[in-house]
Amino acid sequence: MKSVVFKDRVKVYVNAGNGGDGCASFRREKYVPCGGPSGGDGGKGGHVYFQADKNIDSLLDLYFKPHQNAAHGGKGQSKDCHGRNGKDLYIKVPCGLVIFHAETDEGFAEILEDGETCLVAKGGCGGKGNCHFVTSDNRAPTDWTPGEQGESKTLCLELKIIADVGLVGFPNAGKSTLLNQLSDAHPKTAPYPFTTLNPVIGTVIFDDYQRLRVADIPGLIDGAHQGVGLGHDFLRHIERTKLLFFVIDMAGVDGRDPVDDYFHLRDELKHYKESLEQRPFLVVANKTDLPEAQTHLADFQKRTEETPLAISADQGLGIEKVQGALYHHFFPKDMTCQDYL
Ligand SMILES: Nc1nc2c(ncn2[C@@H]2O[C@H](COP(=O)(O)OP(=O)(O)OP(=O)(O)O)[C@@H](O)[C@H]2O)c(=O)[nH]1
Ligand SMILES: [Mg+2]
Repeated sequence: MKSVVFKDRVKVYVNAGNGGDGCASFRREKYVPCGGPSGGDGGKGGHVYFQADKNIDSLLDLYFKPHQNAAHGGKGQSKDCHGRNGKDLYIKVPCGLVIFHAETDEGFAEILEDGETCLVAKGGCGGKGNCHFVTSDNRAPTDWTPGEQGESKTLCLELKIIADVGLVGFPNAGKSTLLNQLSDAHPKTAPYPFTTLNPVIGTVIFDDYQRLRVADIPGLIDGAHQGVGLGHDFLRHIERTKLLFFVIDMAGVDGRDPVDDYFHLRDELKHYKESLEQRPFLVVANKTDLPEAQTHLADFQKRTEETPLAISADQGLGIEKVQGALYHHFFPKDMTCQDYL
């Protein structure tokens, strides 16, 4: 059986609670003749809210439980007792959630910040008890109104992870190895392509306790926009980043030309979204511990006119240059990027 460990797109059915019916009853008490109507109102139905929680990073829970129902309101009772209000339902969702109406594909809302809540389905109001219908010529009404129906919606949820930096590269370029070195995350690394199948977020913590979130995503290959490899759909997870790292296997271990890799990566980003291709970026030349990397590096600089940060993620060489460049980009002081090259 295929195990599901990550879900970034789900369809959910949310049902808010119905309002409780109003009640028709009359006060009957010893020594109180003609006590009058005493039917209470129904309680309101519970609302359904989405609430962003930074400790949740996937829509897996909703994938396994797509039907979410808030409680109905209780019926009104005699002796003017109001029905119990239905409890609101708060569904925890990851930050960076985009919500669409399933039928029309129309945008409904976006939830970005931790703790942010969004009302997605309104509970129905409670019905009125018979005490509301007393008039001068009808002192003993038996009328009451039913509770209102709660809203029901079918929504499509799409997660666009919120990170500051996105790692983009061909499979096996060393993206996950770099994230292991930079952050507290421990994505799996292995010498075969497509080791990373789902985005992984790592937090880089600097000496002055500043923090940045770095997203490692699956490898991109030439033709990804036509569905080759894992396609390019997962690029939406770096849409919200402010800086991209093009991680290039400078030793060409898999027999590709690093310059071609670089141009293909840029091309794939452009096919996905023009704005992503124009995002600020840095080129990281990885695997420079291998002898072939030096010749490739010189050729790369000449042909692309880029000055990559030369590192070996596996050996931990040059990691401080990457950290410095990151720090400089996000928390600029009086330094230039060249200081880190
Ligand atoms: N020699 C050398 N090998 C490296 C270096 N960085 C990563 N590797 C190796 O390259 C292989 C692939 O590394 P990963 O970090 O899994 O590559 P990835 O880019 O995350 O690959 P996918 O998840 O498949 O996209 C692993 O066997 C690493 O040990 C490096 O600097 N030097
Ligand atoms: Mg990986």
